[in-house]
Amino acid sequence: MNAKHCILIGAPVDSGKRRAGCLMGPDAYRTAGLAEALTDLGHTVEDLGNLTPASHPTEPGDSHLHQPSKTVGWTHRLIRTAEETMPRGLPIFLGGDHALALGSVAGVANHAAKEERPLFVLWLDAHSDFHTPETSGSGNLHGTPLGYVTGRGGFAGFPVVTNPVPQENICIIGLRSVDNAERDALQNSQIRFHDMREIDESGIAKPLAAFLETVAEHNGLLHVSLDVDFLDPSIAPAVGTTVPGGATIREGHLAMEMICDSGLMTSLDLVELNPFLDERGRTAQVMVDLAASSLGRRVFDRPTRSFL
Ligand code: EXY
Ligand code: MN
Ligand code: MN
Ligand code: MN
Repeated sequence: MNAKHCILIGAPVDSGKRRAGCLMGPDAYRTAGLAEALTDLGHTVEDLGNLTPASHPTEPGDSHLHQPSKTVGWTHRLIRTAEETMPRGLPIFLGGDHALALGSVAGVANHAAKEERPLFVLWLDAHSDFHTPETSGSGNLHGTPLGYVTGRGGFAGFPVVTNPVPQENICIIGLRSVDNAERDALQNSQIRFHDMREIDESGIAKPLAAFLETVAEHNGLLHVSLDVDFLDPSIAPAVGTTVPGGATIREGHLAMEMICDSGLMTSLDLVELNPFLDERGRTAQVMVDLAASSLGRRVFDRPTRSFL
């Protein structure tokens, strides 16, 4: 693939849920050799270090949400960082929990609007993360980024989403834990979603290829948001929200290799890694290997035609 300028952005967001530990994620990716892997593939790498949230009010005492003010601070910071980095490279947001995607995706969407190109989002996750603060039973904002970036509303105090991502530009793959309120909203939406039963029955390549074809047809930008819990916990145990029955290592690599072959990916989130729960760094290593696959690592080059 063409050499890219990869910009590593440490986003140690830990405010999106109650169990702590994702703040150690960025340094675990560094320790597992992300920069070296990308450099070996011929890319240039710039590491911005770890961000901090923008200043934000103290947490309200009466909210059912967990640390909403801190997540507001992160969202401001990450929108700005996405807008600043997109024009000069391929930002890789090193989480941090999935609440970071409120900012990464909203910021990337602002850049896409400036370029007058549509933004498409591929969400690889056991969960749909389509709650609003009102529908969230847990009050954990890492379950809300797709609700926020599609402009569902109810995000009082958060930056206004200037460029909501059209529902039809989103594809979720890997679902196996969806709350009732999310399921109803998803079923009434234009979002493409593929649960693990469908992947079991028909494979991951078919729906992914169809989505990538759509992105290419529209000359779109593609943001990929990879949640550790997309993978089966037997290969990726270091996540607070493990759900059995996830993607295998081969399904993960196939997806990332197809993304690479498409040449479409313009930004990437690596989220929900909790190194405190890891076993000798193996989950961090799997995530680094998957990121490397999305950016060109493979045994043999294959001629590319369509994406299948
Ligand atoms: N749907 C559940 C909730 O809203 O609490 C679980 C959300 C987990 C979100 C993880 C990161 O993907
Ligand atoms: Mn917390
Ligand atoms: Mn998620
Ligand atoms: Mn998840």
